[in-house]
Amino acid sequence: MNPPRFDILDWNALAPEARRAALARPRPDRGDLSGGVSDIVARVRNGGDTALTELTAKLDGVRPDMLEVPPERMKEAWDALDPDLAAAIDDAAERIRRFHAADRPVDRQVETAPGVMCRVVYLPLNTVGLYVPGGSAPLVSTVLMLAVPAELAGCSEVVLCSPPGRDGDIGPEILAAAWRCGVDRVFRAGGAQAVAAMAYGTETVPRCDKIFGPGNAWVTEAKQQVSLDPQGAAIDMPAGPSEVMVIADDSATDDDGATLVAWDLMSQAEHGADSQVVLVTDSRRLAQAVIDRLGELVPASRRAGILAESLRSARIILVADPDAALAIVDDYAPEHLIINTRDAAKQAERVRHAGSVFIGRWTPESLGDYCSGTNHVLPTYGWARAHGALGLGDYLRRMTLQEASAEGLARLGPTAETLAAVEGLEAHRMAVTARLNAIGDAT
Ligand code: HSO
Ligand code: ZN
Repeated sequence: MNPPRFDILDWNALAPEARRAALARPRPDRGDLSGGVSDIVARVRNGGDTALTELTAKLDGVRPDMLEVPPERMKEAWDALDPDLAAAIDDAAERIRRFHAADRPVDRQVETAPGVMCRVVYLPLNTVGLYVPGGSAPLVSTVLMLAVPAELAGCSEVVLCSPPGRDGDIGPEILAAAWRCGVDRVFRAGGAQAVAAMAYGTETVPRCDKIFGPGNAWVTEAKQQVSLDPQGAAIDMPAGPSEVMVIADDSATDDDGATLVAWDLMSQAEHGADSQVVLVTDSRRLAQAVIDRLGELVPASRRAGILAESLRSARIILVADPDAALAIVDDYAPEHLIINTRDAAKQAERVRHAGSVFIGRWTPESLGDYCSGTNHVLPTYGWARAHGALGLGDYLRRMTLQEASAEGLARLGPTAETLAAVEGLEAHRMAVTARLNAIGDAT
C-alpha cells in the first residue's frame, strides 16, 4: 500500500476562497438518502415488528430469531466477560459517572416579586432510546457514554438498539456493558429501521421519548426525520462524521512528539472513511515530521484501508503564530480539539468553538473517548458553534412552576394587564383584572 500524500497548506499564502475550501468538511454523497429513509420509517411505523424483522433481514443480511435479547443473556454476558475487560468497563463507567453526576442541574426557587414564587425543577425523561452502531468496531464505550447518564438521570426505561452481526446477534461486550450500566431492554435492530422502531414503538420495542447516539448517514437522517414529526421522538443532537483538529507547536518536533501527533490524527481517522483530521501548526519542521511518521505508520496499520480513504480529506495547515491557529479553531469548530503546545492550558482558555478540548502532551483524545469521564458524544460538522457535548441535562426536562399570593398578583397584575392590552388579548387581561377585582371586593 502506498503511503498517503499530504500537502502543507501555507495559511498566509491562501486566498479567502482557498482557505474556505481548506476547512470545508467532505460533503457526504447523500444520494436519495431522504427518500430511502422515509420509506423505511413509514414501513416500520405501519408494519411494526414484522416490518422491522423483514428490513433487518434485507439490510443487515440476518434474520434474528427474536428482536429482543433476553435480559438473562445480558447478565450471562457480563458474568462471562474477560476480567480485564470487566475491570476496564467498571473503571471507565466510574469516571463517567463521577463527571456526569457533578454536572447535574439543580432545582431552584426564586421570589421574583414579593408573593410571586418561581421554581425550576429537572425531571428525568421517561423512556429513552440509545443507538449503538455496529460495523467494523463494536463501540462498547458508546454504551457507557449513553447509558451512564440515563441511569444517573433516573429515566424510567432505558432501551438500546444495535444491529446484529453476521451471527444474528449483538456482541457479548455490548450486552455486558449495557447490563452493567442499567440498560433495561436490548433489541437486535440497526439503521434507520431501529430509529423508527424507537420513535414510534412496535409490538415489542417501546416507544421512546428521545433517541440518543451516533450512527451512519441513514441513522442520522432517520433521527432527523422522526424529530420533525410531533408523533416521533426528540433527538440528542445533529450528527455528522467524526473529526479532530490538532494544534501543535515546535515543542512536539522531537521524534516522540511528532509520533504522538501522528497517532492522534490516525486515532480519529481510523473511525471511518468519512472522518476528517486537521493539523494546524506554526512549525514547518513539525508538519514535515508528522507527515513522515504518517508515511511509516499508516501503511502498517490494521485499518490502513479506512485510513487511506479518510486521510484524503486530511489537512495540514501552516500558520504564522498561535493566534492564527486559534482563529482557525473557532472558524472550523471541531468536534475534538487537541492542543499539544507549550502554552496548551493558556490557549485552551481562549477556545470558543469545540466539542471537547484535550490539553497538553499527555492528553490524547483516546482518554476522552473512553475513560477520562467526559462524554464522547459531541457535536460534529461545525455544530460545535451552537451545540455542546452530551451531558446529564440532555436526559432531563426542565419544568418551571410559579405561584402568586393575592399580594403577589396585586403587585404584578398591572404589568400583565398593560402588556395584554398592547397585544390586544382581552381574555389575557381579564384573567388578571377579574382577579384584581375579586381581591378588591374581599378587602
Ligand atoms: N471518537 C469517537 C468515539 C469513540 N472512539 C468510541 C473510540 N470509541 C467519537 O467521535
Ligand atoms: Zn474515537
